Amino acid sequence: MRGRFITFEGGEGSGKSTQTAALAQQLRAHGIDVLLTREPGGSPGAEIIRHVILSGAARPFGTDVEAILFAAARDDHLRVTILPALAAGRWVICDRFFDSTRAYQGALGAVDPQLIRSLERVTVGDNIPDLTIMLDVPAETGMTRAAARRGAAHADRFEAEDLTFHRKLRETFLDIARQEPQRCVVIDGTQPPQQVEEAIWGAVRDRFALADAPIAQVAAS
Ligand code: T5A
Repeated sequence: MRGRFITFEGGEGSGKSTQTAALAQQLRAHGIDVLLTREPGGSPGAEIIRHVILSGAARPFGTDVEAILFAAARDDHLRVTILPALAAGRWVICDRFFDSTRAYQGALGAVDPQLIRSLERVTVGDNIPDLTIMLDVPAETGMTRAAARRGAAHADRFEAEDLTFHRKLRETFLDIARQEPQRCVVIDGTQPPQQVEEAIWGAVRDRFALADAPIAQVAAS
């Protein structure tokens, strides 16, 4: 049986890395074979493209070219990593996917929505996530967390954009969730990590009709 495909989306510092790892652990405790991956990246070819984009090296070519590069990375990631895992019955948790292109490249303003849709059709096709968790935090909160975690290191290509951009980004993610309620669940990411984890687990458990307790607890009861 094909595995399930779960994506996490949200602005900078919204807690995606923290929560994708927590959900993978929770699912494994339920006996589910999980592949945890991320975008841009997740396959050797896509990791090279990640470096080109996030270093800012592609910025001079414009936002259309950046959108095309994200799509090229996604195409490789899907074909090399995600689709084989799903076909083998594994569950795939992906930190960012096509909603990030819609939001970031769309929110940067210059990319024609038709180009974004065409890129999605060619790269993603029918491989739509079964569930998308949108981690929602105010832009200021996310930027403060991302800066604290980064320390003395330089902000990457998109972290370096201004607060107006990051506010617009948040609204775009929330708009996507409003337009696709059957796929997307918005989770308040401002709560303490443990509470966010519990809210996500509730959404995943309900969507896929999973037992509440991990296998070890069920076996012991
Ligand atoms: N991008 C990506 C596009 O423009 N288009 C695309 O199509 C795609 C796929 C990727 C960049 O590429 C852009 C978007 C991004 O700018 P990245 O380095 O992969 O960049 O990083 P991000 O995905 O942006 O993720 P971040 O690393 O910024 O943050 P996360 O993963 O959301 O957050 P996380 O878990 O690392 O947490 C950040 C800090 O906050 C703390 C953590 O301990 C950590 O220190 N934290 C909390 N603190 C308080 N309360 C909570 N609930 C907390 N949860 C986490």
